[in-house]
Amino acid sequence: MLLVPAITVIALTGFISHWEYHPELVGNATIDPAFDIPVLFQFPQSWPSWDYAVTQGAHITLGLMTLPLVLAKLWSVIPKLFKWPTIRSLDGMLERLSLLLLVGSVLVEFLTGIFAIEDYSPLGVNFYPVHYYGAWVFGTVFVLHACIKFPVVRRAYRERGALKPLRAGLRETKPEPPESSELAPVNPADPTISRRGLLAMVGGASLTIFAVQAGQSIGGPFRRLAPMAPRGRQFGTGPNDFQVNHTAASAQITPAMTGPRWRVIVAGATTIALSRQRLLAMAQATETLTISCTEGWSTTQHWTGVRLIDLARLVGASSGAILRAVSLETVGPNSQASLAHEQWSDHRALLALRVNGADLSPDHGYPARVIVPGAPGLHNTKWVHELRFEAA
Ligand SMILES: Nc1nc2c(c(=O)[nH]1)N[C@H]1C(S)=C(S)[C@@H](COP(=O)(O)O)O[C@H]1N2
Ligand SMILES: [Mo]
Repeated sequence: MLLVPAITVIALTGFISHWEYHPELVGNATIDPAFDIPVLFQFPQSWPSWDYAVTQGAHITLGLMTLPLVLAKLWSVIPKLFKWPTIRSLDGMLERLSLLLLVGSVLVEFLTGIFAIEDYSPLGVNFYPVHYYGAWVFGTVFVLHACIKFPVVRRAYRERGALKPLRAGLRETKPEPPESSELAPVNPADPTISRRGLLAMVGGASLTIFAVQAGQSIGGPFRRLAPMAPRGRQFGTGPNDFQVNHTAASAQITPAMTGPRWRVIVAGATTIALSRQRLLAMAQATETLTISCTEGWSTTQHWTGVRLIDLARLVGASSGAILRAVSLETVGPNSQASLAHEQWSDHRALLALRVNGADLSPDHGYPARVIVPGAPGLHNTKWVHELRFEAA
């Protein structure tokens, strides 16, 4: 009863995240478009800048909370896991195969998800395609499994009701009669825990995960309530002290690259190179915008810089152009990102030079970074080197 809605929300928010990457734009696709479905939904640009923080926070938090439920579910069917396939019947074989895929893919989803949150990719496994195709495999087999088991589920609800089994304390707890299903033990020992006791244990584990995790998605002061959050809990008190996913050092950004000789190349109908002084001399705007990382954390800060739309006008960008932001960082998935026309022409979208009244720190993208409302965190390119307004 809990797993079906949880998995549904996790799947929907997962697909929303995939589409919020704007995979239809050049350079953004993380999945070969030939093996992908079309984008079915994207947030309207008029929604608040924390819309992606809500769906992605739900994806990560609910995903982690569901782990104890999945483990309990696997525990409850443990005899099945050790039953070896026999070649006696074809549908028996198919059922075994579907269970193998079901259990295998659910474990792959949780492992790759948890490793990704920790920014850890063992054996150089590329998280995105594994997690994405894993979701398709799991989703398909899960629906199949639910259909096959539907008669059993219906019979169980009819005979026992939804919540009635939870009323029994330990003394009234009876094992299932062996003839009721192939999972029931033939010679059970006395129960050591009631069904509601088991639910309390599993639910308690889920709620504990919520308590130590949700703060990182909500952000602000709540982050301090999330001791298990990756990237730490406290960042001191200065204007630049909020979480950093990848430091300047890890991206191999050196002070020489960002010193007085740094220029941002802005290209549209014309191409210009602007120094930080030139940018600071242009009209400055301050916006309160949320960075919401795909890994589940988010943070809202006050950013100051030049509106992207002003830069577009300066170089005569064509209407409907997409904006490709290229970083000084040359390797890796964060070295560039493409923004749709409605994203960069949003008047809140900035090439930020300052945050919370101070210059950007090297780790937050000095000399300049992109910051747009509602995009996944990784599209807010740091250490910007080029802004190219290109025909879509
Ligand atoms: N060039 C570059 N830009 C980048 C990244 C990066 O590694 N390199 N990380 C991205 C990711 S994954 C996120 S969530 C945000 C985080 O911004 P912050 O480190 O300032 O909090 O920056 C994005 N911009
Ligand atoms: Mo991120």
